[in-house]
Amino acid sequence: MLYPSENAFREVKDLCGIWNFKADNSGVGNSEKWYENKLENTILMPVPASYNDITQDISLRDFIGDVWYQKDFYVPSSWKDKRILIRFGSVSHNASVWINGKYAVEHKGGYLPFEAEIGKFINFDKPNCVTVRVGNILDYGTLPPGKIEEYPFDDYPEGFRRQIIQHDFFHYSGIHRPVKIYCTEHDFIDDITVVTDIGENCGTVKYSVKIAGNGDVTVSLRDKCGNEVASGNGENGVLKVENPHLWNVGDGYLYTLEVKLSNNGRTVDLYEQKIGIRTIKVEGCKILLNGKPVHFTGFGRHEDSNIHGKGLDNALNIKDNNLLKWIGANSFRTSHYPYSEELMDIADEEGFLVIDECSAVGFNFWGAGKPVFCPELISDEALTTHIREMKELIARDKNRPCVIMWSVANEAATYEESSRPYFKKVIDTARQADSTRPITIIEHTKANECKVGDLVDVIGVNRYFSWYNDPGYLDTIEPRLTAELKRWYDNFRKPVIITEFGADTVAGMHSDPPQMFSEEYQVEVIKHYANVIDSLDFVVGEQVWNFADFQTKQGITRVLGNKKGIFTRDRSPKMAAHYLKERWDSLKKEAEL
Ligand code: GCB
Repeated sequence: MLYPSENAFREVKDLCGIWNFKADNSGVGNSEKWYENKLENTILMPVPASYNDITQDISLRDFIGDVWYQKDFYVPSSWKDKRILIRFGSVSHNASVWINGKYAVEHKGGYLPFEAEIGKFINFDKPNCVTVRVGNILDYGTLPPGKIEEYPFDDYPEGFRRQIIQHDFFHYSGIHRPVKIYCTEHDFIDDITVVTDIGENCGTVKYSVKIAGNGDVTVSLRDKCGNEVASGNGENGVLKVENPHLWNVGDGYLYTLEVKLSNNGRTVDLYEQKIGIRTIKVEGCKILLNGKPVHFTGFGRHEDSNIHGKGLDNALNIKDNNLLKWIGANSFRTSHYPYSEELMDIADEEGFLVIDECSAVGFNFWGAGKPVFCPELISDEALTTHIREMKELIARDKNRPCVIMWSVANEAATYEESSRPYFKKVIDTARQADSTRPITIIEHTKANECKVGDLVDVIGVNRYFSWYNDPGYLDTIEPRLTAELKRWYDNFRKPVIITEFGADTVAGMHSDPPQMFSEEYQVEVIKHYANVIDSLDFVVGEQVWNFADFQTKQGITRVLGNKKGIFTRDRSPKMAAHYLKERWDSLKKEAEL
């Protein structure tokens, strides 16, 4: 799905700002058709943002159910004969949209974009009104999965219920990413797919353009200065670029593929698609970027911050980008869901290697006595959702050079036999949608019990030795980690990235000898992991958990959230940040020698 970008043939209007908002506490909004009229008794709500931390109201912070958003907007009269669309970057976790009281679209899945044509509902001589119902209930058919637990028991407050989630991040909800309206002609460029390759002093850009309606396609590939380096005609073709400037780690060189659609000699649509010329391959126990082995340094991250929750925050994203560069990271994983397109643009441009994860998280630890992958829990319904969201993710991010791998899940119960047919289908889908990128699954299962390791190209391993296992015993890390990693390699012969390791650390808490929760302890944990990583050549990456402290549900192991950040939630470095900077800067220097 193309991002709604602007040019001489496409106009975009941003509907971000302050909307009217109302929580449907009694669950009557649908039956009372709130979308037909102005919402009553509303409060002000920013878009994009999670609604949870915006007010002082505990019931809104922990709200389960539907909330309603509404906003008036004008459409320029010059759009009268055009195709007009509304596009949401993401709404967590499901949305129904009405324009001027008429149903326009609905979407399930909290982290992916959706759009709809709305021309037939639009007024050009008076304001229009968009109403969005946002639901946040997670069940066994959603990604992530969850369940609502009712408490019709003595001593509980009447109507008490809770959203059970198995994942370790706060259940932020709302309109999280930009809402835009845009227009095109009725003959338009519907989609573009680009695959690049490199040969001797030359790069190839294989493109395919999907058009709707009629017209002839021409393409022009331009370098950063706007010079044309190749051109072509037709909906499919291969462009050759002499001596290309390759997209690389820390050097996200982007070309622009300008695609033009013309009708009878008149240009009717144009789209400027950024692309990077690079290759990514797995060979033996190595991952090769542009033919050279690469070692991943960086983090699992979250979209999370004070007040905004999971709402897009460009200032925060640029700050994080600068911190990633400062600390010498070259990669991150979009744990545990697709991140905003705006954030991914930064990674493309800065040359970060991104493991792009779908929101399959929390497929574990429940259903005592029952396997997770069974008809009552993670069943065919979940599989259908998983397959759809995997396809939507690949459709959104397929042209991004920063995306070097797809992650199909985080810490699923892959020790169960029934997980194998499930993941086989998900992985086959991903391979069909994109045969150019490796696929990984992020594992917590023991190497000897994993039923899916042979299906993927790279294994991501999460391990918390001397934290959840043997808490306080730093000496256990090296022998236990080495043995476990070797088993992964012996069993599957695939490159391994340690995709999570770390320790909760309260900034400002110190202890020598190191004790859990102190800054010294976090440094020691990472140093022990680093010793093992440096000794095993099939371990091709280290991503610390987590980049920054983040909000979680409340629980006895969380003190105002998860504190495994190398930065605090307001992005101040902990002691370990300085250690990692030294380590990663020196790894970079070694690689350059
Ligand atoms: C994990 C999960 C991650 C948690 C982390 C922790 O294994 O993948 O979502 O936040 O552990 O800190 O417990």
